Amino acid sequence: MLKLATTVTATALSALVLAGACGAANAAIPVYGFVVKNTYPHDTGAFTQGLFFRDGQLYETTGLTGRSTLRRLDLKTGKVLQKADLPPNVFGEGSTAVGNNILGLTWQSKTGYVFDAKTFAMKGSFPYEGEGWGLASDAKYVYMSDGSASIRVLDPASLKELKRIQVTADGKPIDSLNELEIVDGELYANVWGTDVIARIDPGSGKVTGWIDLSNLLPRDKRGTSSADAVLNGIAWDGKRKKLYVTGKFWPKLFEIELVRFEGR
Ligand SMILES: [Ca+2]
Repeated sequence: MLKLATTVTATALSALVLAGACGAANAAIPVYGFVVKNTYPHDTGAFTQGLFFRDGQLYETTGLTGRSTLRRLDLKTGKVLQKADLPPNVFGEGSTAVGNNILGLTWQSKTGYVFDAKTFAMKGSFPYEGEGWGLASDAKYVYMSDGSASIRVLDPASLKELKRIQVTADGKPIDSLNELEIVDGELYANVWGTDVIARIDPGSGKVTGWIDLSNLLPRDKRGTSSADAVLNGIAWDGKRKKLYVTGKFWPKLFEIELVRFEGR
């Protein structure tokens, strides 16, 4: 079933405006709606924190202390094919694949973990200051969000911080950047607590587009009254050029295509 979001509802983007993030000049930044290409089941017990593809396989990390996991999923059924538990005292966050490894962050434990991508064996850890939120990677760098408007750029071998990207829209910082994904050279970041994904030029940090997903799975269809059940999870299957999104505790995972919203 195709669902075309023909109107950009005020809710999600206005949340950013109300937060003082965008302002009236936001009209200059293109807004994208979406077409749903496919809908798949998603584990409603998964507090989704990271979502990514590696070699055509879908992986997810989940949060909550004592319930945090790394998973490999069957896309079509949502079934968990492989799973590793994070240490019981940490709150899992974002994740990405680098070479033969999978990296996973923790929220406030100042520790990231390195897993073997095939066996899920924990091979090591790496330290960082502050909070860990989202992760993504390309051939050159690992990108890490920490809940602020800064994206840390890490060396993929040493996992040391090289620099920070300040993310702005019309010159104003965009706070609460969370789950990340590199999509054809662009950095996508969903803005925590909203149904909005920012498209970011990783060179300049400038927001080049807003993706409004507020009609994708309205709150009353998320199957839970939890305020935590927010959009979180962006995965790009680079081989098949397909984009997937989901959220914390969401019963569904969507393949979407972006549609430029005319008139903005
Ligand atoms: Ca991702």
